[in-house]
Amino acid sequence: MKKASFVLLAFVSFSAFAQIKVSDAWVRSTTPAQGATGGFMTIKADQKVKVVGAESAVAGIVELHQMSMNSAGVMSMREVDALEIAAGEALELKPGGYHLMLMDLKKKPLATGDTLPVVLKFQTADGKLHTQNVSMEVRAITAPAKPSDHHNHHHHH
Ligand SMILES: [Cu+2]
Repeated sequence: MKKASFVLLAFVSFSAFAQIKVSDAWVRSTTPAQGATGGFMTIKADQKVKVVGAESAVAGIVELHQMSMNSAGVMSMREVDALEIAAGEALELKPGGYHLMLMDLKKKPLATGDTLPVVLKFQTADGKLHTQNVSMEVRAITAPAKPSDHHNHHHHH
């Protein structure tokens, strides 16, 4: 009966809270003068959930944004209230699409290789709120064509 009781236990935990898996979480590196940056990640959930917000110790404001092309062919972004994730589906936050907008940055600059703590807030179908801590890696969006003279320890991947 060992197997049966294990299955029952797994079922209980499945119904009690969502299993949310965040992978490839990163933010774009910034210059010292820059006060905001974008955050990206892939979020997978085993049941229907909504991302309803996020916060970070290193940013005064974190918003959920959607970037899209308007009818005039211009890229623009707007705040969205929530991002819905269907059961078993992965939602990709990526440049040019959905992203976290981290504003009022407390740490400047955000250098490549740094990690930022972000707390994601989720709501499950039962209306309950859940939080998940995510460690986001700072990455440069474009690698310099030649090594920078000013960054002695710049690391190329
Ligand atoms: Cu944005």
